[in-house]
Amino acid sequence: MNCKICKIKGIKKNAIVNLSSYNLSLCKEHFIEWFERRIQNTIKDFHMFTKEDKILVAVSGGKDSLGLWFVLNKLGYDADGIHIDLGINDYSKKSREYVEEFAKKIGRKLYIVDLSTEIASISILKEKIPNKPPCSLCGIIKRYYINKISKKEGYNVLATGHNLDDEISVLFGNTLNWNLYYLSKQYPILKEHKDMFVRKVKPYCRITEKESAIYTFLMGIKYIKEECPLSIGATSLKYKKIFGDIEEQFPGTKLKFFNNFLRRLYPLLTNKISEENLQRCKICDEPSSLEICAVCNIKMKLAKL
Ligand code: Q46
Ligand code: ZN
Ligand code: ZN
Repeated sequence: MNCKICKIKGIKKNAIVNLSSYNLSLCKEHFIEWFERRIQNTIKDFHMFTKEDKILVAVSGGKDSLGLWFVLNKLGYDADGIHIDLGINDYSKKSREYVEEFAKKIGRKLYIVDLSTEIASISILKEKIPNKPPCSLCGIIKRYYINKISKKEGYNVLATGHNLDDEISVLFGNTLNWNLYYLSKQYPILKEHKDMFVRKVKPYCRITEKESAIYTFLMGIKYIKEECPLSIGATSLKYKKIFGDIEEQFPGTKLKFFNNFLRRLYPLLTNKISEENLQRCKICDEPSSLEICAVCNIKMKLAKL
């Protein structure tokens, strides 16, 4: 298989990747060029941010978030990082090490939130609050601290490394349940809300997991390869597998499913569901739909145990 772009230029060069959804085989140099252009176009198409914005990237230590942090800086954006140390045994220790090492390498500022000192590690929360799924607690807590630190440290944009496969599996789950509220929030950019929420963006939303892994590998970035141990058996992973099978038979389906949702269904949903109930938590002053926010509630529950 030869690189298609090289071929146009009259050069014969072996391709290192075949992007079946685009019917495109590319050599290393042209894959990197294609990938970075794709990210740049996504940022522009959705008006995510400009070079004047202060961006904070939520970095877990995995391929997507580290790759995203790298590429944003390479493209000239002003992007620092934030890492939440979840306190899930070795997995969290290793993840933190990868993130800290990477921050040093690219010379950007890194904020670390250690849950074991802020509230309690996810391992402890899993034991102490057994009636709530640990991933739901983890999601609530991560979102809370990332938004809080972004505002406190003067960032106006929060970027996450959610890729096309992540988006598709969530979209698929929300569609199966016809969960209009969640569907109405599933857009690559969520605008800032007063002084409560910073803008949230997903520049990798049109990049597959495979494309992201290749780019991170080619850039020589070291990342944690293990999945979070608590993700085993997660529905989202099963949906990813189903979509992987569909994609293999019908290349391009993932992208079509996502793009058509954005084009055809999403416009019908926006503005229908507003943030009417939003208020400030009486304890911590962070945004909440109830008098006391979910994180303060968890803290209160722990104090009673
Ligand atoms: S939610 Fe659940 Fe993830 Fe938190 S506990 Fe691990 S799998 S890290 S995105
Ligand atoms: Zn080429
Ligand atoms: Zn609170």
